[in-house]
Amino acid sequence: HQGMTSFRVLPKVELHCHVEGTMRPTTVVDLARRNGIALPTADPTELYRYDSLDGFLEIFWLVQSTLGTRDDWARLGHESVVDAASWGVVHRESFFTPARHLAAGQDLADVVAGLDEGMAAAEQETGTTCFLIADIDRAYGPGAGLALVERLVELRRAGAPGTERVVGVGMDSTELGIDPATFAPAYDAARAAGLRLTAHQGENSPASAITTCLDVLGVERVDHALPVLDDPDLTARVRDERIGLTVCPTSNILIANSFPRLADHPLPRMYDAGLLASVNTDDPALIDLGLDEEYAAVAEAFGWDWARMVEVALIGVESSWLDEDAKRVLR
Ligand code: ES4
Ligand code: ZN
Repeated sequence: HQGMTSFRVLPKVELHCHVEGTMRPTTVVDLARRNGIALPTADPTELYRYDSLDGFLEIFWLVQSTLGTRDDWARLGHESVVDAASWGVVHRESFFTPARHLAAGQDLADVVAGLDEGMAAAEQETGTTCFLIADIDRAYGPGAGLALVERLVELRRAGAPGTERVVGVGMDSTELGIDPATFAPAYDAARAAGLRLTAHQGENSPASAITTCLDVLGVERVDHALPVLDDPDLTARVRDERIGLTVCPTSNILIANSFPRLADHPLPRMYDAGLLASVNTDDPALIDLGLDEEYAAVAEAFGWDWARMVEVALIGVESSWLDEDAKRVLR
């Protein structure tokens, strides 16, 4: 039976992971104390409890609010890559979502330089590499999204520390009642600057919103994309254009409550349709699950053997934003 198989030694790429969602509960407690942020409990093991997407997002925002200084971001960056390496992640493309920090007066330059410093040290220690994706929080609106991209582009032009690690732009948070097309100015600015493009869509919105992300935003990947199979034309297009879908099976059960059990997840049907769906954790600390355990859960739920999970891992490599030489090493 595959349930007990450990996937630690299988080299894995993770394309859908929020750096704030990797924060160790002990680190949240420590940073909250240093920065004077009140927590609902001082017991680290009690911290990550939620029973809906809204309840989850409240905790996610609380975790974000503990990040007050450049050194805090550096510590998070370092610990996130060290932990990923311990789960057999050899390369990760990690979102960071600075909207509430920028609104509170932090400088994007400090966020990026801090994350880069911690990640660079962890890369040296572990050999695991990490890219950053600057993530637009939809809840702050299209204007804030464009401002984030413009500031990022300005910092890159100036050669500010760490900006070369930021390879792309994404968008997350609430989907309901928000037309992704309204974020086109931010995506146009990112594309013009040579940044790669992805967007969370279809965590809890219909297939038509995914089509809008392809048509209007020009994304190369879609994060979640759960209802993609509802639309045969969209399915064919995602297959033919080799759009990477970054799927987070356990997150969809625990955070969005989209399915009662992993066995009900559409991942096997995505593969049957020939889609490039990778397996990812979304928020490993918040769901208390490393990517090795996510692979084990998927293998168990669908009865997939080691060879099949190697194919899953290779889909992650193919839909990553590594260059051809780096991909060849991982194939
Ligand atoms: C997230 Cl919108 C959303 N859903 C699930 N996990 C997340 N982590 C950060 N944003
Ligand atoms: Zn996500």
